Amino acid sequence: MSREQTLELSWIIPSALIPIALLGLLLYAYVTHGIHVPGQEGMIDPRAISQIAPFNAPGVVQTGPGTYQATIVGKMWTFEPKEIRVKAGAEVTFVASSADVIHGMRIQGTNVNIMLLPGQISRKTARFVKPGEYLLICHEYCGIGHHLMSGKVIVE
Ligand SMILES: [Cu+2]
Repeated sequence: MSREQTLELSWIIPSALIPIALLGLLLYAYVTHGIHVPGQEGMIDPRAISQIAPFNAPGVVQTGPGTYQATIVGKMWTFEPKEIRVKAGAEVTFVASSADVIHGMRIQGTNVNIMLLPGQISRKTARFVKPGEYLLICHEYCGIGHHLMSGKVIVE
């Protein structure tokens, strides 16, 4: 084998192995962690969101000792509700969606950073240990009132 062929092979082999390795990682994530694209079970009709549970009653409900579910609807240009109140130490599962366009939801100081897509239910759980106010903002440009779209999580 000539020097040129060896050099060429040293580029061709990795460029074939990299996609195979990435596919392997995707399969690994699917099999061991159950990570996959959203399924039909997380879909709703965004035009009927105000009639579909739990979005027909946005707000916080206690689901167990120290656990809560916060249902949030993002719409131009507000969150419903704008204020969520929980006790310190609470584990809150946010169940959110959008009534119109694509919004984002980021809660300062937590790992909550999700997209609110019309027709899709997003879920994320966070624990609030320290009392205080946590700013909740839309992080996806959603129109002229985007900069006004905020809320807060109050931990008592
Ligand atoms: Cu926005």
